[in-house]
Amino acid sequence: MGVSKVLNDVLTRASGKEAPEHDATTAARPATSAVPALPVSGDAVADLREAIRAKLAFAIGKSPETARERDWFAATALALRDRIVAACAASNRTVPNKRVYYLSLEFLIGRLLSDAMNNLGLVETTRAALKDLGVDLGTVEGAEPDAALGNGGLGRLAACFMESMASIGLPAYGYGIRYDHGLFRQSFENGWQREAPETWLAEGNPWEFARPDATYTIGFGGHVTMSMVSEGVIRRNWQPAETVKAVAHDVPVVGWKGRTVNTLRLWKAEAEQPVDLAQFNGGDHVGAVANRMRAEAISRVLYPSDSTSAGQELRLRQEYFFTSASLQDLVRRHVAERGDVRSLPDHAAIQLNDTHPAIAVPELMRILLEDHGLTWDDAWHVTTNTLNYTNHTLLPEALETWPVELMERLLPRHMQIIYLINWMHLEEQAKNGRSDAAHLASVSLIDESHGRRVRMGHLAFHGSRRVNGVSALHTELMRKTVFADLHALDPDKIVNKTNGITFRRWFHNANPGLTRLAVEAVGADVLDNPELLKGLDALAQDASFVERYAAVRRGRKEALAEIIYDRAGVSVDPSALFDVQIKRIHEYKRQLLNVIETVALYQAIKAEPHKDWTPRVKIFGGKAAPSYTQAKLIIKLACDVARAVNDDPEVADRLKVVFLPNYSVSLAEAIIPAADLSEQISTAGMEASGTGNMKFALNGALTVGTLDGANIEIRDHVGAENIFIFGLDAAGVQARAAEPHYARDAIWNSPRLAAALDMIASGRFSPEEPNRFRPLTDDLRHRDQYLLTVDFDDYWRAQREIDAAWNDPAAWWKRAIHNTARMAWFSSDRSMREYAEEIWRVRVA
Ligand code: 26V
Repeated sequence: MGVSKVLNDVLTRASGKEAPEHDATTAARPATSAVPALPVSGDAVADLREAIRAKLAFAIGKSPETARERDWFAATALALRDRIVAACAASNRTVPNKRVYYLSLEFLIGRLLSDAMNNLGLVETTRAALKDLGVDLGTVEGAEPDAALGNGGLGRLAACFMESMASIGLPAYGYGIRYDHGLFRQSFENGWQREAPETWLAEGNPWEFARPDATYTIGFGGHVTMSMVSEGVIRRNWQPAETVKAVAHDVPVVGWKGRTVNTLRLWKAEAEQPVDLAQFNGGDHVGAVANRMRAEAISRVLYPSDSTSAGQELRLRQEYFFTSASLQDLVRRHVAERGDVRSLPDHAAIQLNDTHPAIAVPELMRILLEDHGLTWDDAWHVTTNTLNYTNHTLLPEALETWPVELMERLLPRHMQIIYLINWMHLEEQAKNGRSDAAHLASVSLIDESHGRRVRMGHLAFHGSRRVNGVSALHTELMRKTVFADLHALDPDKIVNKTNGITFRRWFHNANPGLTRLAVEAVGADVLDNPELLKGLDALAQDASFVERYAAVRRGRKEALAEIIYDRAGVSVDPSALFDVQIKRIHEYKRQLLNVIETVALYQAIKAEPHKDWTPRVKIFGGKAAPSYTQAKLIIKLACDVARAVNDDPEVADRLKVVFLPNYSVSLAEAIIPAADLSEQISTAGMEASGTGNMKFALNGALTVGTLDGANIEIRDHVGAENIFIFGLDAAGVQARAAEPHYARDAIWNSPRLAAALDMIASGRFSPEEPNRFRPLTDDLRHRDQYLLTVDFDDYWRAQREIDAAWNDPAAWWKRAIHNTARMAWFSSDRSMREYAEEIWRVRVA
């Protein structure tokens, strides 16, 4: 791939004018104008045009006259896929010395077309080719369904990491599950969340290659046999009662400038026998496929919870299914290339994305012991020098544990191996004089405190060479809390790797207007090296630059205003302050704090309707886990408050509230560049990192946030004067939570908070059901686990400071530009280089 061609392409695209093009139902794509500043090669356009035409005819079976938008998308994707394959053939000519394997139950990749075009340098070529065919690129982009194979931060991080690994030239495979149905589609019925299945595969997936030749057998249940392999050497062998096939489906991941093409390998579950013919012939047509349904259920749907483990058997089956298939695949590749499985740690680094693949510890041991005949010590050496584990949460309800009884039934051999690992681990403690019961109970892989359960975090920790947290604060809390005793045994094991985001998606693609400004200001090298954004600092008070920066934002706010009108039926003024909180709905993320502040502001406006209030639009988006009652009630409250406020003529345009349905990656790409204010208000110590916070700051939104997760590092980079920090820090939270009656006292001391809570509790927003929100207000008055009442007054203060800041545009834009200029460190390229060097020990070119 010619370097200058890619650059040319990005420069050209970035030179386009923002146009508010949006398909009301599917698209959330910013379009750039079709006026290229730099010429596009006529031959390349003609070649691609003919390739798209041929795909439409011969692969889709449509003519240009009958083709729907979705058909054009498929034809375009297939034509580009051919070019990716060509780049892939070039990048895979030699066997790399070491590969990274990223095991994740979630990959929240969203749409792939703009990523592929951008990284191949083919955006303008594609636009021109489609234009020749009478088709608009923005429309085609809008026809691609989001691949929502993840819940939130953890899944999106995996997608950013995959893109960054390909972009920095790190040979890597991602391994996950090819869910038929990704995260559910959210709609609102009178403000109540409703879930519907999402059907991203309904019309196939043009990006993937099915690889029936890469199929593995996955066992479940059964028993363990013993045989004497030689005098005194006993081999155990697992005899599963049930087997399922894992069939690989590969999605190519093309890096920046087509440099490297990596593979995201997603496993689909299939039955060994598609139908029981005898049963079918006997007339039991449904029973004949029951086994198949049971097998295929494994890759049917993504679990929609990202916090509380429901502890269901199917979830454990998913975890083992994809972990086993991935390990079998990578061990087979290693042995084919290198001959000896003992050298695995030299040529493979495996990253476990949270504990979901933690069963890799006993599974790799089992493969090495049973299939390759290694001794226990050799197998343990290989395992603990190949595996690494990333922790993404310390919330107790999200830490996975599985009942021993379930593990024994589903994975009897693994349970034996876990017992043996644990026995040796605890023996080691005794040898070191640490046999006191409290210590042993704390470091044991088995929790015996409420039934016997396997602690997957402890298992992953003990079986890994390195364990990392995802922000400085979170890593520190790992050392001090959940993993304190394990940490003391091996103080070098825990390292920090602060999260990052891929700038290709979240800056270049999502915000071409701002990217163009940056390129013009500091040069095109900024596309390769985001550190050059620093050069924008000097322009923060340059009137003409500020004007253009503000104009880009204005364009995106106008486009978002249209989306808001289309999807929520609310008309908003693009010159108001756009205040955005988009993320999964969870009590610790405190959307409720934001809603209560909204109610308090509403009361304040009502009390002084003639005061000069700063016009604000509060924008919410996010899904609640279907079984998370409290989170769903928070959505309902936000919707009910929105209705009351938006309908109140006295408030007029000074306050609007919108809850956008069906938040997704592509919606985020439309919202983030349009945000003025980014809400990152979790209870300090509870948000491991956050990554949305980084996307907003990079795009120039100012943050209102607590000293939590990566917010702290963002403050350190952008400067304390360019971020609005409020509330207790993690130590303060810990101290206050230990005080009795902290919520009652906080409410007593804050008339404003008390009045807002009273209004909600009185049924003012739910006259048809006055007690509707009592579960929320009662909880705050009596428990308030997330210290919302305690932080309320300082949050209010920060918001009023923000009102004032908004009224000084020059100062506001200066701060915004400093944010964009100073966020380079949060590139996931930086995260991946750190992992490569300190965890994976693999050289990056
Ligand atoms: C946990 C569980 C528990 C069992 C049921 C299904 C399920 C699914 C996902 C999870 C993991 C939740 C952890 C998580 O998503 N953490 C987020 O990770 C982001 C990336 O590191 C980070 O930015 C967020 O702060 C953190 O909440």
